[in-house]
Amino acid sequence: MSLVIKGGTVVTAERSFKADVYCEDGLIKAVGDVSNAPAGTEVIDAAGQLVMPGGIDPHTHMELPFMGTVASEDFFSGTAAGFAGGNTMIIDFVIPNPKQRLMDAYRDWRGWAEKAAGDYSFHVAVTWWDQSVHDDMGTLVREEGVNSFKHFMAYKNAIMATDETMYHSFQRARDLGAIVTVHAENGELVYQLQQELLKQGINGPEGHPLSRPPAAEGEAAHRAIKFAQVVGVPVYVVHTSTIDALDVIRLARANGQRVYAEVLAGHLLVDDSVYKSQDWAFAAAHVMSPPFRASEHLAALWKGLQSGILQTTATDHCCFCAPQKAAGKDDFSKIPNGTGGVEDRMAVLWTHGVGSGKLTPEEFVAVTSTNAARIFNLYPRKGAVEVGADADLVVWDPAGRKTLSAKTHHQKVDFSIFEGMEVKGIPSHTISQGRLVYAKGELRAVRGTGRYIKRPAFRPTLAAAE
Ligand code: URQ
Ligand code: ZN
Ligand code: ZN
Repeated sequence: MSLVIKGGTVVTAERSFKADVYCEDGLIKAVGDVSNAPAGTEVIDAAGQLVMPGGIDPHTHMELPFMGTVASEDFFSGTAAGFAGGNTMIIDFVIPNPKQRLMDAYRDWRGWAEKAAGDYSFHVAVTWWDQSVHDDMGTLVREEGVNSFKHFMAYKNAIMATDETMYHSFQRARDLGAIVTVHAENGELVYQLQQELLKQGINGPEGHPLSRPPAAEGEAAHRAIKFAQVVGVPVYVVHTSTIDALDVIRLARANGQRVYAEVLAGHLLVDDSVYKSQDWAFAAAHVMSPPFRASEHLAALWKGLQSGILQTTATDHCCFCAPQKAAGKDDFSKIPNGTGGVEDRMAVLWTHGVGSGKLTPEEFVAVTSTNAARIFNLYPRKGAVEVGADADLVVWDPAGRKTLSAKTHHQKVDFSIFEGMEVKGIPSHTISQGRLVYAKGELRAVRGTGRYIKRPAFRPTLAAAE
């Protein structure tokens, strides 16, 4: 299967340049001189368009069992929807129940993900600790190509990692040459605030942000960064949503600590006014954690992205339809947490990032693909437009327009946090493994063609003595 993308401008995280691209056998074979492409090669006319690395969304939860239900988007529909938005790879999460062997949970998720249309990898959450967790972390790094371990500092009485667990896990990750990632909210503070609000009779979605103040994120981000500093392990803060967290991340990075941070497209564009809606379902549909924030945080997050405090963008694509959200009809703490966006992220960021002058096209590529590839050790196999890289590409039409809506999106969820948003800059073609999987509105995703992508460990800082 060979493909030539002709007449476009290649945009990488470093530079933009006119060049044709030739793909064969799932790889990029030539950038520039494509004369080696065999006769009969399919040609995509990219005149006036940009050719970029396919998006990498480093934070999704397809078909996640959570809060008594299962996320509505599965690995096939979710990776396919990603193709329609120019996204060609996801990094999802294996989340063991407390006391569940990490390897058992990992096998569950590997089974669910076999239906994926696009490539995928997994962060593995450490939700508890004993010798078996220590051992399974070693197996996951050495045999399964996992190099990142997640710690939920929120969700008390569910998947929350205690400080003790975090300490042991951070040490183990360090010794294995892995990176640790955190959901930084103080779960105890959130839990106590939830109980107080419910006691006061505040049980609607408006209670959700009240129970998760910016300070709860700032404290946890600080604690995780300090643990990582003491242990000596790189740390990645997922879905950074507040000035409070930005401040501690900025300071740690300025002190030379290896701290990385992510921001969600939703947290850059949607503010906390959504929770004030009189429409219960509308407000509940926006219940995710951390919650959408007051506008001053949104402005700070954009500055964090522009200044390099934040390196990656993601979606935390974790979908629940209205009947599922209704589980929290009388108690906001029971509304399944999560929103979607894997199909919208790149168009939203192009329109409001590049379109507003906040980001250059090269910076757009960095924050939607290349930086995640580098941080999670996928580069240059992923996140690059160069010979030998996987042929995961998006042909981007900077003049293309559309209105985002749950009525037209491919995501398996009945709501869009970007409903009605007009975007300028959309994918015209998406290529995955050298195959055209999306072309001018036509989705050609094939169930089960996605691959599990191993991510090698980094240089272990200490010989991992068994
Ligand atoms: O916390 C997460 O990242 C998962 C459980 C998705 N839900 C959410 O509200 N962010
Ligand atoms: Zn989270
Ligand atoms: Zn998440």
